[in-house]
Amino acid sequence: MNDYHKLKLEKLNSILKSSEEILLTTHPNIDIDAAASILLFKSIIENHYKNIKKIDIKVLKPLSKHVKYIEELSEIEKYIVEDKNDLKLKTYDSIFVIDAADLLNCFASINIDELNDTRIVVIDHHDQTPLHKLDLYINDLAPAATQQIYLDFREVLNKDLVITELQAKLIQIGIISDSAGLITERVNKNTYKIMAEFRDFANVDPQGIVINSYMIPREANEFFINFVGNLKYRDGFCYTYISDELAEVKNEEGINLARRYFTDVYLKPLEGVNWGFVVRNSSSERFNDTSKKWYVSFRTLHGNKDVKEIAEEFNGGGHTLAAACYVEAPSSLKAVDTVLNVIKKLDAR
Ligand SMILES: [Mn+2]
Repeated sequence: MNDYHKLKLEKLNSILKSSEEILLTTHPNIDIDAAASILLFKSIIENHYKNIKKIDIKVLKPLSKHVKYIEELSEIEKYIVEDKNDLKLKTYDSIFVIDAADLLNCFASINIDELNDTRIVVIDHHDQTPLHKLDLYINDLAPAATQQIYLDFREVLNKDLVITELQAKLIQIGIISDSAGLITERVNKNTYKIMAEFRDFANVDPQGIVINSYMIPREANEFFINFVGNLKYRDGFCYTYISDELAEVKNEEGINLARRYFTDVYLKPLEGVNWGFVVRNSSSERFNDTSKKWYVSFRTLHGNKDVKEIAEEFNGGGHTLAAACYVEAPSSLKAVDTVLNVIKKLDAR
């Protein structure tokens, strides 16, 4: 650990020691690591910072279905705020944003300037730059927010840190879920050390957590089956699209989950297929704008294809492994054709 990070952790400790009423929050679409890390943070400070009189958690809907599959995370449901007027952010000494880049990520429409007297701390692991000024920003690009939090408190509290069985489970659950079972690039030496440290003390079911992280909820089934039925292979890539009849069904969460499962899991285990794309109807608020009717998500394994380049042809964007764009077309199949033509054009250079 470098001196700069040590200074940050000293500041974290001093902010916690000088706070009486604090708020913890995270991004909406609360996923397994977000829920696990916020509950972990709350439970550690409850046990170790007796000066803090009030620890509130406030999170906006929706809660990802995947969180509901994991029993240890059920507490998070208590903290969902229905009405944005109930946030009362100004009343807190400090606000801790966990597993998100900034407060706007959690509550889009708030006025940050009104929070001059409130300290804002972000503890994140995403590669994303905060959009407003922070009092403290901690991010080592760990594979999961639970890993970041555990290692930070181990440093801050040292031998005083006592990890309970539930906390040890939360740490592992966040890591396993966000690293898809310890296989993503961010997984490091510390990740394996932590897993080894808690393996016998607090038993979790890694395979169950990974399967739950990718479980397709019932309401997404018909979309997923439609994507599978429409799957087409080409030379080195594959693609699928939503059928026009089904595109009329406005179930945004169902479509998103089916798309996510399809691109994350289904695109990858096919021999000879290194990249691909999925065409679906775009989200409801843009649905009436016909120029944004079809939304195309591209994914590739290990940079086998510059998918960003394709998306950019449609004024979309992304990065080397994942990109997206809108395509205007009278039907989903026509949108597919438009994309295929651009791919052909780019390949012919
Ligand atoms: Mn996370």
